[in-house]
Amino acid sequence: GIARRWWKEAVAYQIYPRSFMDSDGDGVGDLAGIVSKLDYLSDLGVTMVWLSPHYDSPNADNGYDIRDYRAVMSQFGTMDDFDALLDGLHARGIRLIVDLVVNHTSNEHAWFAEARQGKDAATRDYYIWRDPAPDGSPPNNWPSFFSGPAWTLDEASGQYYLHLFAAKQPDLNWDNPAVRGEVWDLMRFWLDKGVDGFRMDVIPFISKDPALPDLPAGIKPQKHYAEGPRLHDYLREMRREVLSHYDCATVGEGNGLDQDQMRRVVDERREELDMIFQFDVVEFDRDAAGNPRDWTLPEFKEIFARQADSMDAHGWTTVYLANHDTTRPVSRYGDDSAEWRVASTKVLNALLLTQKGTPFLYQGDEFGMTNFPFTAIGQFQDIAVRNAWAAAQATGTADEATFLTRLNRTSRDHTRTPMQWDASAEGGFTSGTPWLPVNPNSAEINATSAMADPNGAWAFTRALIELRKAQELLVYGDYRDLAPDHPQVFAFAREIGADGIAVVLNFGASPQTFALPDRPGPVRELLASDASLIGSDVMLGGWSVMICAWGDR
Ligand code: ISL
Repeated sequence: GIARRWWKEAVAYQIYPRSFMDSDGDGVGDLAGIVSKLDYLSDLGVTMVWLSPHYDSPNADNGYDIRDYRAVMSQFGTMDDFDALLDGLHARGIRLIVDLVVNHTSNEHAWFAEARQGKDAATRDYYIWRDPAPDGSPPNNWPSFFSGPAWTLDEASGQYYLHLFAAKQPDLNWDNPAVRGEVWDLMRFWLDKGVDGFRMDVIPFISKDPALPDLPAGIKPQKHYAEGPRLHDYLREMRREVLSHYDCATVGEGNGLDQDQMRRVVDERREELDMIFQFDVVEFDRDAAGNPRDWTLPEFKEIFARQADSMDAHGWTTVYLANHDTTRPVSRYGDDSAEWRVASTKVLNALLLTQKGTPFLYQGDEFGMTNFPFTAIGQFQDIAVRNAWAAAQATGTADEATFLTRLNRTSRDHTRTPMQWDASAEGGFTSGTPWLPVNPNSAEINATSAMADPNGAWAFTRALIELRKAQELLVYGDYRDLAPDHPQVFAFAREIGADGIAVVLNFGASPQTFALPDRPGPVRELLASDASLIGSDVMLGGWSVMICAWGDR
């Protein structure tokens, strides 16, 4: 059987601190703002929070470029605020995992400032330096995820340094044991404070093939960078040196890993990581160039079946529909029209909270926040967009209308706009000017009005969370797709022996009838929205949910 663990039973909620709640009117969310919303989280019922980076940073990539791993970003507050947040969460029975961004640092980190002093600098080998190619160009053809080459020339020494992301995010050299020792130390610093684990940013990229071989044509860069030769050694060393000494949970970003590679990372017998964020769900609806493409429900179902299948008796994973790098689920997989927004939010949250794997809900998705209607390139803050736009302009291929159309369906800024708390100015997020505009629909779509509706998405999401915590079948039950080919109904069972729960979701506006496959005995309703049970027939309204059970559990 599957070993019981608190992190398998957790319901996680991701907070992007910059956009959650601003307590001091500077337009940027902060830790005191989160503290003021702890009762909100506790009401919702989540049991774990993943906090995106809260560390000192010049914010080239909103904190994913860390200048000091042991300090709190001044815009977010102080270490006292962090301690208050941690205590407040723990007092409510909510665990806290923090972001670990150690593939790269900020170029303003003291290690890099020192490394730049010259080839003999004490921390020179903390980073990855190479001489230029004979013609002066970069050492290889690797592209950065944020446009341009993954190499920047350091004029003073005449060498290039590697950065898979922005030039302000130089990659650490994990082959240097001193670097690993530094990382183990900073992890212990936060674990000793009492945090309950880490979400690990682009962890599959930490080990580079020392030959730094060129990216072959037709291969996605993330595939080429992932699972370098010593990845598993380093993760095992991390477990041995640090993680095994604490009761903590780890979740690695799985970017670039295929199913087999992911299994290796989370197979508990290998003693590496506990969970992983698989990327299929946020990649399957994009074409090779990253543009949105049409997709079918059976393709979507296949992803969840595969994810569930990746969890044999020795491995675990996560389920998510959004994070701070994606668009809004209701605008992407649901229907964000006035007619169906609430109903399709319920369907998506029912999917998320009844799947196999630890669910991660992203802030605002509990009541169905939507994509932002961007009308100009200047509205985007994301470095990925700004760099891509600058690169397009430099090569004369910039076409604002085409860019906008694509970004309105793909930009990472859709989930980064401020939380919509109430109908007041700026959605109640700040008394000042928000760092990124609040969605113009905030007077209508906000937490306060959602919570006031007993039939709304917020109350339904809370009921789903309660159900997940009450039903061990929803955590540990086997997963079986009941109708993999159905074009509009997503129906699956979670089973242990003769006991089971069926989840039947209508992913469309037209009503449906779905016959549950034969069950041993009567079926009883657990939770539903606009759906009813007649014997073992499920009558489904548009975008509706039926969760029902059989057996003794
Ligand atoms: O969002 C993406 C493309 O625009 C992804 O490729 C993303 O860059 C990738 O998943 C890595 O994401 C993580 O590391 C980045 C940071 O910008 C993201 O916010 C973070 O989640 C660099 O630290």
